[in-house]
Amino acid sequence: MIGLSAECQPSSVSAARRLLAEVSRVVVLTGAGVSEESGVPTFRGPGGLWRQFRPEDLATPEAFGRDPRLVWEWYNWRREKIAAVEPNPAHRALAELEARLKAGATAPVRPLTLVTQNVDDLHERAGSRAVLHLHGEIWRLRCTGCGREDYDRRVPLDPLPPVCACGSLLRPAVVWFGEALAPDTWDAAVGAAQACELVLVVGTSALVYPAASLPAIALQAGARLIEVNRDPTPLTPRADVSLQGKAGDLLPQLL
Ligand code: BJW
Ligand code: ZN
Repeated sequence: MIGLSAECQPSSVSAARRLLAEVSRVVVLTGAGVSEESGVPTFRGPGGLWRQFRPEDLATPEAFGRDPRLVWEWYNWRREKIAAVEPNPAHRALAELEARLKAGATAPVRPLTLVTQNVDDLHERAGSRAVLHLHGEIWRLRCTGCGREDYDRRVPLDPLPPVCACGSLLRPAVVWFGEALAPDTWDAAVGAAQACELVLVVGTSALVYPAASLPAIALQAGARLIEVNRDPTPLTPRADVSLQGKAGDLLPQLL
């Protein structure tokens, strides 16, 4: 691994640039840290949502069963925050990387798959096209009765909790603790991780599974690993290059 200290950063950035220049199939795994500079709160660490709220009160199916209105108030508040912010240079750099790899692609394979744990749409708004949302999307609502799913960007949603035409409660189409990830999305992410030459992990604490196992799946299949994070994570010792700092500063330097 290439070092972490501040004085190593310039050479680490060039090492990461060299690695990126050598590959044509990349998986990017992002977490809440990539949207932090846009003003979307992260979950863990200083200022994180889990410092202010208990996940078991807001992000489990049991919490929704007990108090759907409370859970919806929290998601309504987060929808308002996400609607009010813009993609930052980190989102834009990743969209540019996808476009650049696509332009240079010689084989009929997808050169970059962006796998995000985020429920916001900032990657898409920055121009990323191949985005897999492992933990769902905040703008999608799913009926707890008939299973119908709809895209709804109204902010705020009123009245709360919202109800489907069939009479059952609607819920946010996100993945709560104890729930399985959508099998098609997960299978596509695993397939991309097994086929890539490089995995770039940005702004995730790498603590939540199964998402946190994707870099290990890629490494097992022979990929290199670049990590970009403000702080060290459990993945840091396994990275070929670890860049410590803000994603919005570092990712544009990688291009
Ligand atoms: C920057 C930066 C800047 C900041 N620049 N960097 C033990 C107990 C209980 C459960 C489990 C357990 N062991 C395993 C489990 C399972 C559980 C889990 O992993 N728990 C662990 C936390 C212990 N996993 C699950 O339950 C999953 N489902 C499952 O396992 O199903 C099994 C099953 C199979 C078959 C049938 C049925 C079940 C589901 C996990 C769902 C996670 N959901 C959430 C919330 C919902 C979505 C939403 O509303 O947004 O997803 S939790 C929350 O964590 C959210 C995130 O996507 C996820 C990951 O967080 P992330 O993105 O890493 O954010 P942070 O805040 O943790 O980190 C931010 C990072 O950025 C930090 O490192 C900073 O340093 C960095 N940073 N600013 C660069 N500017
Ligand atoms: Zn319904």
